Amino acid sequence: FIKGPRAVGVVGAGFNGGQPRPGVEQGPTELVKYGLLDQLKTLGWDVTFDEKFPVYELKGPEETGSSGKLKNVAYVSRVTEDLANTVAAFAEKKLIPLTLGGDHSLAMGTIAGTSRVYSNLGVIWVDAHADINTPESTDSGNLHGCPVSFLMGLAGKVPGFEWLQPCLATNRLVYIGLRSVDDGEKKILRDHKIKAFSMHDVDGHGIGRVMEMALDYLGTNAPIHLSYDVDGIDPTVIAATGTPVRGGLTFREGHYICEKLYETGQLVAMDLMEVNPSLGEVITEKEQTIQVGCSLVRAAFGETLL
Ligand code: EXY
Ligand code: MN
Ligand code: MN
Ligand code: MN
Repeated sequence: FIKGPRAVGVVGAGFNGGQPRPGVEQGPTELVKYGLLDQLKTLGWDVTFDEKFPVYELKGPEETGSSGKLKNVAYVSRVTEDLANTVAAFAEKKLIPLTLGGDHSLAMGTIAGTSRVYSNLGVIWVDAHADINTPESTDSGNLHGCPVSFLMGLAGKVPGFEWLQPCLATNRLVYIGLRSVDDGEKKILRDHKIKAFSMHDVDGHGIGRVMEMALDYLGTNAPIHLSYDVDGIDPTVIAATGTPVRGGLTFREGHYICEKLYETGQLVAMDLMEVNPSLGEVITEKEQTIQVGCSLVRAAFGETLL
């Protein structure tokens, strides 16, 4: 995979329709303004970037309709379908798609896209949350709490989402960092025996052993899509994000995940999601979140390996 051309296709996906807090659509703009693209170039990566840099706008009120409890169904569906095509096109050309979000509902698009290109794809999902609510189990109706169930086909047929067919088997995903999981989600995780390393497991085993177990589980030759919700990291490090939860990954644990995937050469795609620059209480928190976001991407692309 990564051992071939060192080429990355950066997708700016400024989008907030999967949750209620504005500002997350500015994540990609801030990450790029901070210099992420030049940082990747400095590391020797060939960077392809679509200059038009989409902030996905709402087309009209018809896109904000609900289906049952789910909100903004048409909006999220249109944007994620478009994103799936963009990501698949990069992956097809053997570029590593790096999608900068935007809220985590976008992973419906990114993972659907890479799964078209790589058979036997494995996903490592870093998050405080499991994002596996179904249309029935969700309390909030926010689609950023649901992408995993949609990808796995556990959501059933959702009107408006006809384009998204099940593309991720329940045994091809591993969670790391969970600490805020709804009761309905816990039942889904148990019923389908989905592999999950909570913060309790990270504390117990250490991040090194957790990554070893995660990679053993997915297969040490499998192509891996890293879907990184920055709220997986502790709010003392990552403050500017919509749903912070105390007791998260440390700065080093958060980086170790990225470094390990670079080192194994298994990384074929990365999402960096839920960076919300408007939510830093003080300017330094906003800056710190942008900085750590860039730092995580650099770690996944080889910076810290000696
Ligand atoms: N489980 C809650 C819900 O479904 O609304 C919270 C989800 C937060 C999701 C953030 C993006 O990871
Ligand atoms: Mn998430
Ligand atoms: Mn989250
Ligand atoms: Mn680092």
